[in-house]
Amino acid sequence: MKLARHPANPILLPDPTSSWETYNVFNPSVIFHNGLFHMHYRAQGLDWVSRIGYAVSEDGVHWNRLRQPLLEPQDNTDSRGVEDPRVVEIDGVFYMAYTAYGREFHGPPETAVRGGGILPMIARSHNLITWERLGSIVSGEDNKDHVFFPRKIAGRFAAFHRRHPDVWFATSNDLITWREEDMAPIFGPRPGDGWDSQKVGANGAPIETEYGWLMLYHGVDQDKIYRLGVCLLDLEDPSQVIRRPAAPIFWPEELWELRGDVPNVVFSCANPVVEGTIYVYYGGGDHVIGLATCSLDNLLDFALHAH
Ligand code: BMA
Repeated sequence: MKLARHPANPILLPDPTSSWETYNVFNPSVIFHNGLFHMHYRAQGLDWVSRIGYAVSEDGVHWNRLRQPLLEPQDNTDSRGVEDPRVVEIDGVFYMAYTAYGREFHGPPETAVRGGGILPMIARSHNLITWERLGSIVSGEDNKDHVFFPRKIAGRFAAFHRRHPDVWFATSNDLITWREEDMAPIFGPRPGDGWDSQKVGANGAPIETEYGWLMLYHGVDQDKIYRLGVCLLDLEDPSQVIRRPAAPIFWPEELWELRGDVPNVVFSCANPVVEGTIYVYYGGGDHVIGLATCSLDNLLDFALHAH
């Protein structure tokens, strides 16, 4: 099982005529809403600070982008950038999970990244364009790779986040207050030296099926190669892993995935399902945006039956 790259790849490139998306566009969110694909993507320009841009498309392949970014750093906690958006619609309201990368390190020491700090942020919108910041899922620790479930579970908002080194499941009454007693680890890096043995983290919003939640996730190996995999989680209690196939479903092969700003990276924040096809959008080499697809039936079959 391998996702199929779209022939038009890469589908979004940096724009040398822009000051804020000059160098890299990557790790986009994409949701399908009212017959259009809406993309929120991470961009880096002349100052190397990440901002979040917006583009819209009829076919999911050709994009019309807004000239200005939608979300920019605001204070010390995100002065190095707002990164890796993941948007969902829950009961008619849009919520964005994004990472704030700031100067302040939050700890513990083994999670230290690039000399700064990262927090798992939440923003809310009613039109996909203007976003209100609501705070973070946790504070006082470095944490990222969070994403909301597309519906409430047993009446509560639900999310993944990554408390190093594990992926965690968390629920909340109001999506603003996240209590420690409502969080549990789901899985961590797989023992051994395989493709997901060093780091793991959630991709886009999980996909609901009759057999459980299909969760696409990224894994990193000892050579720092980023690949994508899938697992199946219990519908009522997503902290329970039903299946975790050993093989990845996607990995760097094209020049623009093997090279780039960071080499050997395919990193996804979006897997919308449109008419039975999963559209996996991803950053290639932290530099450009690619699209790979598969049928939902095939991926579910793989998750259920592969070893
Ligand atoms: C991760 C995140 C992603 C990035 C990836 C590869 O830790 O920072 O945004 O795409 O590393 O550099």
